[in-house]
Amino acid sequence: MFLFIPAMTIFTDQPNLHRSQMPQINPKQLFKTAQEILTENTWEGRYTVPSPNLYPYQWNWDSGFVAMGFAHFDAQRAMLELESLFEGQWENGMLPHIIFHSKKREGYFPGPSYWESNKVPGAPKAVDTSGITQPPVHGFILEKIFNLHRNSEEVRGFVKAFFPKVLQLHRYLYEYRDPQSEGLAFIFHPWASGRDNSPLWDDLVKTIPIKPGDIPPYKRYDNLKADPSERPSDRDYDIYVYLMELGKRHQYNGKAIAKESPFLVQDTLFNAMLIRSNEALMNLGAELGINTREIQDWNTQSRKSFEDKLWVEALGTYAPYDLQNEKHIALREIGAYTALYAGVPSNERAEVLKEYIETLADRPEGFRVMPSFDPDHWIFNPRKYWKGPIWPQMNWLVYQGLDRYGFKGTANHVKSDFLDLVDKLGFHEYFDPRKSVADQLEHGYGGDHFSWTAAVVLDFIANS
Ligand code: 9WN
Repeated sequence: MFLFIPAMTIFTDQPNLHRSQMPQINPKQLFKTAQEILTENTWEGRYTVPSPNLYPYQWNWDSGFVAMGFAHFDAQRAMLELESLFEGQWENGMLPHIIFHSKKREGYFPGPSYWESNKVPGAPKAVDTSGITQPPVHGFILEKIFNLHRNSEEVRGFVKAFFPKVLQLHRYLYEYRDPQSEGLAFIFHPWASGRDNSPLWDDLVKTIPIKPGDIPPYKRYDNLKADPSERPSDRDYDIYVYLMELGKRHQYNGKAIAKESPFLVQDTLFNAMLIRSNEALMNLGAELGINTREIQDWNTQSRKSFEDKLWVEALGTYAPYDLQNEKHIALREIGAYTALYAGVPSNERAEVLKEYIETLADRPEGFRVMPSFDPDHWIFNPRKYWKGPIWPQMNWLVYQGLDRYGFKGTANHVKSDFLDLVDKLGFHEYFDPRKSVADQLEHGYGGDHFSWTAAVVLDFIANS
C-alpha cells in the first residue's frame, strides 16, 4: 500500500502547550522503525509476539493492536495475525489471553504446560492456550482493517468470514460472564483486565487468604528480564497463581467460577472494549449485509448498565464493580476514560472526563498525558507497571475517545505526548509520565522492541 507521510511537527491546539514546547518528531523514521519491529517480532511468518525477550508467545489484545499496525502496510499479515490468534479460540467462544504456538520456547511463567488447556473439553487440540481472556478489542480492530481496505474483495471476504468468530467471543462473554444478565461481563483474574497490578485490585486481593499448600511452587522469569522494581510483587504473583489454580479446578468454566472466585469484577476497560466492539460489528453488519439484531440488543443493555452502574458521582468518573463485595472499586484510573471510545458517556459526563485529562496536562510538576493511575493518590508510582506509567495502547484508546466526542485539542495532546516519548525513549512497553524525569532518561521502561508500541505509532502517524 502506498502511504504518503509528510515531514511534520505534531501540532496541538491545546492552549497550554506553547509552540516552542511542541515536540518535533521524525514521522518517516518512526514509521519505518515501527514497521521493522512488527516484522521482526513476527514468528513462523504467522503471529507476532509482544516483545521477543519478555513475552515470547502470542497475546490476545496485543495481537489485536498488532493487526491494526500491519493493516497500514501489509493487509495479508494483518489478516494472518487475527487468524493465528483465533486458532486458540475455544469451542464455547472464549479467546485465551495467550496462545502458545511454539511450545519449545521457555522463559515465561506461566508457560504452555501450566494451564492444562488440553484437558479442557472444547479447548483447541492443535495448540496450547491459557484459560483466561483479555479485553475484547477484536471487533473494532476488524472494523479498522475493513475501513482501511474496503475496496479489496479479499479483505471484504476475510472480514465476512471472520465476523462469526468475534461474534462467538461476545456471545461467550454474555452467556458465561454475566450471571445477572446485566450486560456487563466479569473477569476473574487481574491479567484479564490487561492491567495486571493496577491499584484497582490491591484492596480486593489483600482479602484473599493464601494458606501454605494452596498454590504450587513456581518460578518467575519476568523479574529477571525486566527491572524487578517496576514489576508486580511476589505477593501479586501468588494471587495470580491462586486465581489460575481456581480457574483450572473448574476447567475455566465462567459459570462455576462465578460461584467461588473471590475476584469477580465488572471492569471498565473490559466492558468499554466489548461495547465498542459490539458497535463495530453492527457497523460491519450494515456494510456486509449481516443481521446484527442480537448484537444490538446486547449493546443497548451494556451501554445502559455501564452508564447506570459504573459511574461514581463522587469521583466524577467510572469505576469497576466488585461483584463479590457488591461495591465499586472507587479509584481514578485510566480504564474508565476508554468509555469515551465506546461512546458511552452523555455529553455532560464526557466533558467531566475530558476536563480531568486537561488538569493532568496542566500540573505544575509537568506531566505527559495520560498516566495509567491517579497521580494524586498515595499509591501512584510513575515507574511501576500499571501503577502510574503511560501505556501506548491506553493512550491510543483515550485518544480515540476524545476525538470521537470532538475534543480535538485534548486528543492531539495525548497523541503528541505519546509520539514524543517514543521518539525520545524508544519503542518500549511503558513510560514515565513525569517530564522532568523522562526527559533525563535514555529509554522507556519494561520490554523493548515492543509490538503494540509500534502498532500505535503506525496508526497515529498514518492518520496524522
Ligand atoms: C500477563 C503482553 C501482556 C499485556 C498485558 C500486560 C502484560 C502479562 C505479564 O503483558 O501482562 O498477561 O506477564 O505481565 O499487563 O496487558 O497484554 O504484552
